[in-house]
Amino acid sequence: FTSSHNEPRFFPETRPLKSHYDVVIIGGGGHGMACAYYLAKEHGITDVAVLEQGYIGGGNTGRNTTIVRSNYLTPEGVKFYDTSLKLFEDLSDDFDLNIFYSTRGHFTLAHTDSALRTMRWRAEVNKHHGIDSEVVDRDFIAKEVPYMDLDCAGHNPVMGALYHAPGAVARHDAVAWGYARGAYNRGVEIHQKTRVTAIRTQGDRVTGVETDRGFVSCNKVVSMVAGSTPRITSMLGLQTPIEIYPLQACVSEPVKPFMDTIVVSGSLHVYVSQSSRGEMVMGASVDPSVLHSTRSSFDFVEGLTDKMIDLFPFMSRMKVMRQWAGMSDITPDFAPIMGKTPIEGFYLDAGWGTWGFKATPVSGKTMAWTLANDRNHELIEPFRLSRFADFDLVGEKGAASVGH
Ligand code: PYC
Repeated sequence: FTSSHNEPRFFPETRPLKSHYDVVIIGGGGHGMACAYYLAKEHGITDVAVLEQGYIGGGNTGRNTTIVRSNYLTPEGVKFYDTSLKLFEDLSDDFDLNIFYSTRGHFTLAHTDSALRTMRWRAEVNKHHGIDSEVVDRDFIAKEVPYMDLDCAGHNPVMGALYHAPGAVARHDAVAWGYARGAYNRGVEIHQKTRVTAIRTQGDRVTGVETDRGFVSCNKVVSMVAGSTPRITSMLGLQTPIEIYPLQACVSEPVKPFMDTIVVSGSLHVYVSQSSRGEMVMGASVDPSVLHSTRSSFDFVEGLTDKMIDLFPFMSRMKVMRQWAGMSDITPDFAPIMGKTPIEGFYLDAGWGTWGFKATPVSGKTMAWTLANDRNHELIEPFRLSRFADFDLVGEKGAASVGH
């Protein structure tokens, strides 16, 4: 395959859909592509079609603020995200493609006694599981982030922070493309602009999917679609407690590199890092009401920049260049829903809320294992759908970067 300039194409033209695949993956974002990659690479399962209604990485993969960290609150979350972070560190070599993985150090600022208490709690859980995470004081923060106003313009002075040295950022598109190319080169088919319209079952077993390009039969279907999860699960009458809230973000015009850390304030509901292109990548908490939409608003930029300028007064002279939104699929305990479902052959990877990007490698790896072995991988067993009926929740809200 060559482009009009006679260079090899990254991805080939779309082929016709086959009538049958062993596995159909719904969703061509980072998670779907990672699952396809590990199915092929680690389990030799290559009769796989990834069906994507838009384009590769065009959903939440291309809309997040690219933060990678493992400083979670629950032991289950810490183990899971630490595995992900370690996989991220090797991805550029694995793909032979630069994902611009950049370890920055991650500060979660505490502006109140109660926030500081949660930071201590997280630091202790983290350390217990071997994660580099500690509570630091104002002097430490002032040395590492000298351009930040720790007094916050007198509104909410910073008292301390949770500091997580391995916290990183990465080029999100490259993660999806790297997984997609690796999967494609091993025989996986990727079908963009292919929308799943129904899922067929016989008894309580999946038999295939209807698409806007025709019917495809298959043995296994996995849904990895983030904000479109309720649309897919409703095709099977499967109930989950997921609700969809928009999460907005924006970038400034590019400026020379000055910020080599990631700064988050859960109390002010803001987070910021500088991308390898020089833009300040910024976001806030989710929108206040349930909405299945990726529209972005002036209210969001106004609220965000108001807080941001308290922390970084010089930013008042910077221009916002682009803004957008993704759709976050949020669960009551802020942990994902992963693994087998009551429908044989149907698997779910959902409920990523505001932290799906950092889970991309570990989700792909553990979901591929789960599909290959038809039982939940041990790292995802705590995230099974039945935990809501069993009252066995994994309360991860305290590890959210921003309030919800
Ligand atoms: O969980 O690190 C995070 C995050 C950053 C932005 C939204 N969520």
